[in-house]
Amino acid sequence: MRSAATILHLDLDAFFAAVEQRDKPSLRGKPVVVGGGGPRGVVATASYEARVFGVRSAMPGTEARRKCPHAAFLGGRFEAYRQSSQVVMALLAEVSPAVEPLSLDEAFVDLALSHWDPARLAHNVAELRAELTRRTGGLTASVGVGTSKFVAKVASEAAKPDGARIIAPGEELDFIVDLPVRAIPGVGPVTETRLQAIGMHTVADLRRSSRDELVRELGKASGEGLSGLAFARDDRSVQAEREAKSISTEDTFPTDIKERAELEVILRRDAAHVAKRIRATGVFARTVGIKVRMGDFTTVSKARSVGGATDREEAISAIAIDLLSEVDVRAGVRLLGVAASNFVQSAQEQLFEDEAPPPAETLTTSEVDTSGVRGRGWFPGADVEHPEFGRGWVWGSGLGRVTVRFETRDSGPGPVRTFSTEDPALQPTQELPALP
Ligand code: TTP
Ligand code: MG
Repeated sequence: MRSAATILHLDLDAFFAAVEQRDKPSLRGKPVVVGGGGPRGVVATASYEARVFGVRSAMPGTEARRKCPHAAFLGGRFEAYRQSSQVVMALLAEVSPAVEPLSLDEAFVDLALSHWDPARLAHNVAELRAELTRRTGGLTASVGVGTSKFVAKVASEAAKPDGARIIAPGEELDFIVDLPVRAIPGVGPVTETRLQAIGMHTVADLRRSSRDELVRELGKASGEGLSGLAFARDDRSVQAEREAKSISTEDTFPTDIKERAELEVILRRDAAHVAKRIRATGVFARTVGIKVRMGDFTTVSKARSVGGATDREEAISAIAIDLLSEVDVRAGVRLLGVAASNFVQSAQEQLFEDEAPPPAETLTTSEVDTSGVRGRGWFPGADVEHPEFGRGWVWGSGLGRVTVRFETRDSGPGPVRTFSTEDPALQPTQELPALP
């Protein structure tokens, strides 16, 4: 057990929705729901203004519309979320070399390795949150600090939204006593049901039971783990990510490409780019993959093991082109990318035939972006550009028309105009303005 509160947990508030409100001034202070478009889509997240009406993550979009019909329902803009996430993770890396990202909007930081003065912890946390808001152009984060990952995470949850909570050593037991068992790391729906069946609903209930009883009910590892966590005993360390998991490059095209030969030229160029970056990192990839997004936003990802390990452009492009041959491109490709992953430190491994992974094994995953897409580039929330009116976003579309609100992060609420979807002056755009 740590004797000092040195684990920090940070989680952005209503992340996707907050990015949308930042980039669309007319939606600030209003209910915003991201995701949940299409007949079977589910909500990715909702702004706190929409949560008041009961809208939650993972709720079917149809239910969210019933609960909050006046909310803005938007498709996701993942590049924008990734851009902000990178800014946040880079900021955390300035605090400590040990940062463990859990998702795009959440990370643990080991403060024992930071230059922060423990006597000024509250001040430093406040500074960190303010700096995050500055660098992201207006996002907010909640922060928890404690002697363990468990306590820090519960503390940031308790601080939400836009708050901070520091649990001093010795305060942990009181702080977690009323938590439902589900809030304990490792307790999923199955364990929760089992615990409830024996009358254990909160951390306090767990503390009253014996460790043997929990072991009998859940098995040795879970039972002992849980009995420790009930007393805030959690010595998990922050696992800093030291290496990239994959190196990739991808392009979105101004118009969909149907010619296979043209796509192959692009794959070769991408493979050269990826190979160069692999060599710069000094590793070798065992897996090569491609990502193909069609004009209707259907996305196919395919990956294959190299049958050894490589950093060579020819090997990567050969596999990428072969993988593309399995994809029907006649409907037109909107985005194409190449990725290398599964890195090892030496290419020698390919000498040991018996250790090589089975060759020519192809993994295919298909996903359909259901986030309210109604045709190329015109989903609600999508970025567009017009030579006369500037940048804006799709408010809605249908019957051959698209309605756009022209505003940006720095413009203040802007005017609305309607166009024909065939209007050549109106163009979807992927380019993101740099953050401040
Ligand atoms: P969360 O941190 O769980 O949620 P949040 O940031 O929207 O809201 P808060 O932290 O203030 O409670 O998830 C981060 C992002 O991940 C969220 O903005 C959208 C995405 N997400 C999904 O796409 N599907 C989901 O089921 C969940 C929970 C999140
Ligand atoms: Mg969050």
